[in-house]
Amino acid sequence: MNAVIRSTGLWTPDESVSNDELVACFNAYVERFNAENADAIARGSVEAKNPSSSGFIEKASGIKSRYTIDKAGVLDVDRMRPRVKPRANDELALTAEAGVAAARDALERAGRDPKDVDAVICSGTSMQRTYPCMAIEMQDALGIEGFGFDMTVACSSGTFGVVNAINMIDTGMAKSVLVIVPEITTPQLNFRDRDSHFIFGDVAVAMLIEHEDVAGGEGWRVLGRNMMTKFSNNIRSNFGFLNASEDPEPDFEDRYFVQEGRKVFKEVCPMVAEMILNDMASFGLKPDQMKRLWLHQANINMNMLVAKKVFGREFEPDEAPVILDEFANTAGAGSLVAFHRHNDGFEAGEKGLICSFGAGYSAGTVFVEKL
Ligand code: CO8
Repeated sequence: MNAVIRSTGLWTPDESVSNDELVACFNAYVERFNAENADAIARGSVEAKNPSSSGFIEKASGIKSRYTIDKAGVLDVDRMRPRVKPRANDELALTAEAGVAAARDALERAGRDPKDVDAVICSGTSMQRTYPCMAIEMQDALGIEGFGFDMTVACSSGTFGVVNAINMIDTGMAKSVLVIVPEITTPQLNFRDRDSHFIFGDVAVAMLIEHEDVAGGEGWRVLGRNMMTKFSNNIRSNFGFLNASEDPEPDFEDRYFVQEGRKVFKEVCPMVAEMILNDMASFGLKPDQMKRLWLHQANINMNMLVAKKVFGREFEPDEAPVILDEFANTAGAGSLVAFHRHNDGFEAGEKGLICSFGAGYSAGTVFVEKL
């Protein structure tokens, strides 16, 4: 293949929330709910709510903290959701602003000018505006010519965006494509739901994919890529433009992120391990050639299981790096953020795999070799 991952860039909000801070707010909410509903709870007509715990969160998920666009709103027990200031028509959307910052970082690291880029793919799950198009907003803000488009495949948004960029380069349609994944996930999270209040964080990541002819021998050659999907609504959000006309108007609870976490865990891990091993075989690669796996970042125990199945042995932490402690789950951005943070120490010719998995279900693989 002739596509090269030339550089990556990252944006994070200034503020982060620790498990202890999040749990203190959640438990204050629970205490108040139980006190306000004491009679109904005693009668059995309302179920008492249970407290959350930092210990559970870290053990079950690997998450210690998460970035958020508005810590005060998340930790205000009367609100428990970040404040998002509406943007005027002539202002950049928040998601575009975050994506542009990550894109500028990627361009700067590669020493590239926006004029060098032919196309922008914006791929993610949390666009502030659905149209005209987040990618075109960012293309305009960055001063890139060519074209842009948005796409989403939930957890696999990042890798599917990268695969589309690789394909555009492989077919000669473009020489340089910027994939931008702005994931402002905390406004979609139900901070009053004990099962999921700790899961997500906000971030934006960008990846510059170039044709080898313009990459100047720098970066990571793409050795092979694949995408797979299999329908499941075990992870879903029923939010959408038709909601406003539905009768009765749906409860907002239904529009937040919802999952059957246990089922997801059980169904996705074997599916993705099998896909990785099959893909490796079809690209003529072997597990012992993989120096590092940059896996989707939803849950540390999922990553341990998938990596162990792929390597076929116990492995060192730097062979499958985890960023959940700092970032939590960042939806479609996770595996690209893991790659951005942990791609050091590679000699030319050493190989690795970027792999997303989750909602859809979906999984995407991108095998790379250091130039
Ligand atoms: N505090 C304390 N205890 C708790 C809490 C809590 N917060 N929550 C649950 N418990 C208790 C339960 O009550 C249960 O107690 P008991 O055994 O007495 O019944 C016990 O802990 C175990 O509960 P679970 O079985 O639910 O816990 P698990 O060990 O299975 O862990 C996880 C829960 C962490 C959710 C785990 O199942 C998991 O990670 N599953 C996979 C999740 C996953 O991969 N999801 C994909 C996410 S989707 C995505 O990446 C992108 C989506 C699209 C973007 C959306 C943007 C917002």
